[in-house]
Amino acid sequence: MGREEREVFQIAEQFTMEGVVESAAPHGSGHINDTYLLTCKTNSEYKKYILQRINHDIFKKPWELMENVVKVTEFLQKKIAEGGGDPEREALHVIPAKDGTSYRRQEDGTYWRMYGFIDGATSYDAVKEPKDFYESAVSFGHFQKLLADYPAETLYETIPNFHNTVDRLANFKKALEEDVMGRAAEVQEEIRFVLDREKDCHVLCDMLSNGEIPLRVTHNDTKLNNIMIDDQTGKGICVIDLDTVMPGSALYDYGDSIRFGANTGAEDEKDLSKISCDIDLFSLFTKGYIEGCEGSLTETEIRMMPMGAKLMTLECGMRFLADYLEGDHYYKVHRPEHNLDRCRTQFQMVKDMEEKWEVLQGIVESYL
Ligand code: ADP
Ligand code: GN1
Ligand code: MG
Repeated sequence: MGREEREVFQIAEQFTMEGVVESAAPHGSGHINDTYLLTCKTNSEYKKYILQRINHDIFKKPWELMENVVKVTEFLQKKIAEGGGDPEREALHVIPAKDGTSYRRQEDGTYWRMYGFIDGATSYDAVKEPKDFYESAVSFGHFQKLLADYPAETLYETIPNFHNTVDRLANFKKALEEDVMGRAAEVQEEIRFVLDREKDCHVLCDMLSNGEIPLRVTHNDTKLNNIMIDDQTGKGICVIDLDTVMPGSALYDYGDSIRFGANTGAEDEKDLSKISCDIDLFSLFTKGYIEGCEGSLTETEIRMMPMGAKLMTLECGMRFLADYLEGDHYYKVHRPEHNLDRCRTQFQMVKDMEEKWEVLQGIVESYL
């Protein structure tokens, strides 16, 4: 990231936060945006803010993205207040720029936005206590429920075909064909893993297009570290990282959470013997998500949960592998072969889910 603190101060000053910026430090472990934690001094206290550079290589139209974020956060704040919750802590707040806009483009072409900092809460990079994972499930399910009557047609598709696994497969094949880095020869096993599962890639897309499962407004990036867990109560307090809130399937949200949180190892673990699908965590998350959705999931959606988990994991592995083949320009990497390591954990997780398929299917069906 490495931007000068001075430069970050100068960008922060274009926004309407309270007080004077005292420090700005890189924050969090997201793969996409550059995130800074600002500490500002007011007359009586310190206030914290999140300042983010929006990755505009990935989000091609940051102005559309910010229009989505403003609309969705205002909608959520209103719903949370009506339900007797605390909209200050339970929803993100966009801090406007001094010119009244929701983001600022800098002379160097970068785009920046500011959020209120959710204090007294933590975003976890791994499941430490099973209870936290359960709470994240309830929160992501509840988030889905809160957005159930959001007018989906007013949302921009910030990344077109984001979870269209058929389209992801086509992009993967293109990366393979072009092989710009000359890396394909060394990853034949991983390539074969994807090609052997070509048919799977169509399952959810087909079910969405023939109406077997409904299109909903979904988050689409439900990693555990995209939820703030309250330090006092242990409850999932606020869903963050709303850049990909778009029409999608509840199975995308459910599946992406399982992909990341029910894995016994880290997303970039090198030792594949540490990677597997933890059955207890799978079961706990399934219970929490169904409860959080408060009866809104259809029977077919519940039956398809293992497939949602498998496809989100396969798709993610395929995306990491495509990025590796293309020269690591999408995800932030912190070492050579980082994307390849990430791809391998995803495929190992898929393999393990396939081996445990009947158990997974039995678990979800027990919640019908
Ligand atoms: P990315 O798209 O790069 O993942 P995120 O929006 O998820 O970016 O932010 C990265 C990290 O910054 C999060 O995982 C979380 O730890 C922290 N973060 C983001 N927004 C807030 C917020 N409003 N309050 C507290 N922490 C936040
Ligand atoms: C990215 O932004 P972050 O780090 O929460 C990615 C997700 C991937 C995830 C893999 C916009 O999520 O789709 O599943 O990395 N987000 C985007 O860890 O591509
Ligand atoms: Mg994130």
